[in-house]
Amino acid sequence: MIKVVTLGEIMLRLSTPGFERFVQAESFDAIYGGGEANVAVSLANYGFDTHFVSKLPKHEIGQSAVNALRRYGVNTDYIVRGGDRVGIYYSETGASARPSKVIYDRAKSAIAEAKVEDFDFEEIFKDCKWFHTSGITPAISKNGAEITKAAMKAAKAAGATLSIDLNYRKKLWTPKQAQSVMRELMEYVDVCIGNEEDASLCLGFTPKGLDVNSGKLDVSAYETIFKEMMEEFGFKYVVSSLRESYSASDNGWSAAIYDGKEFYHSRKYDVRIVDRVGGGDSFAAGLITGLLDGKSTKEALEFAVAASALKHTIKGDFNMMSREEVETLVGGDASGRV
Ligand code: KDG
Repeated sequence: MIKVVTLGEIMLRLSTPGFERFVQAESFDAIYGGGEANVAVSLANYGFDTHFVSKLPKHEIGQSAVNALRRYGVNTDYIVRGGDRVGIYYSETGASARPSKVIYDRAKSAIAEAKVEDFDFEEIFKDCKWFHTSGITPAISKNGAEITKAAMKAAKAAGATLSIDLNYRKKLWTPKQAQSVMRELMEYVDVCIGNEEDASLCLGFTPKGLDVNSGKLDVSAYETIFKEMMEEFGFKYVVSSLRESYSASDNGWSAAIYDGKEFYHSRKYDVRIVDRVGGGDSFAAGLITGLLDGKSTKEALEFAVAASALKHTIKGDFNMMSREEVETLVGGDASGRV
């Protein structure tokens, strides 16, 4: 079995029932989620020997977060137990022109307060083929940034392929802070995942010719910034899932990739959105799976975008689609309706 590792924070997600607003809710649905944990669940589901690295308190809520990962086959042996808090995020699901909302309550969580010495990276990355992390963990604290960098360095030394989802989070840091941390991490990255906003805010690439207010996607502008990013940082792949329009009524979903030779724009799906959270993570996991399976660049992209389109139909952070279900969509009806 191929060993893959992801590192990050898993949080308690408290969602208002249905489409209720925060101020209206009298109860919350409690589940667990977090960018890199969501990727781990998908990868475990696709049959990889998947390990999630983090720190969680020894108390029962920490245990419950561990159990949520185990339930889907993620190996939790590298989760260090200690610290005081499980991070929380509250979510309110929008509809039509009303956007979804997230409120974080994650300061001083166990992983935000963890130290590099808490983790035995040599052991963690032994025989590891792929390491995935994101721009969320470096944003949660100075310690989070140090842990991410140490992990990336160790993974590279161990011979793993590295992917990062830039995942800019405006509630966690400013573009200036993000760039000073994220640009430095890029030397370890093979596969850089991020949309135009991430590229601009985390790395300082201002996409020319991309006007998100026009309501229309200019794919050729992606080709230009992908090439610029690859030239500066030497990535093997630059890739992004793409919201085809920023209008509330268009749920077009596609993706683009540049592998140093060709630029591909995937098939477009018309998604029925049940829960957008984790859509990007399911995309990252799909891409990693496609590339680890030895698919061509284009095939890996199509697998990733189909996986991600399907995730939008599932409530919660985790994508619980099987490989077969994803392949069926890839090979199916050209209408692209999900
Ligand atoms: O990508 C999904 C994440 O945004 C969600 O799981 C919460 O990890 C989270 C974050 O930091 O926003």
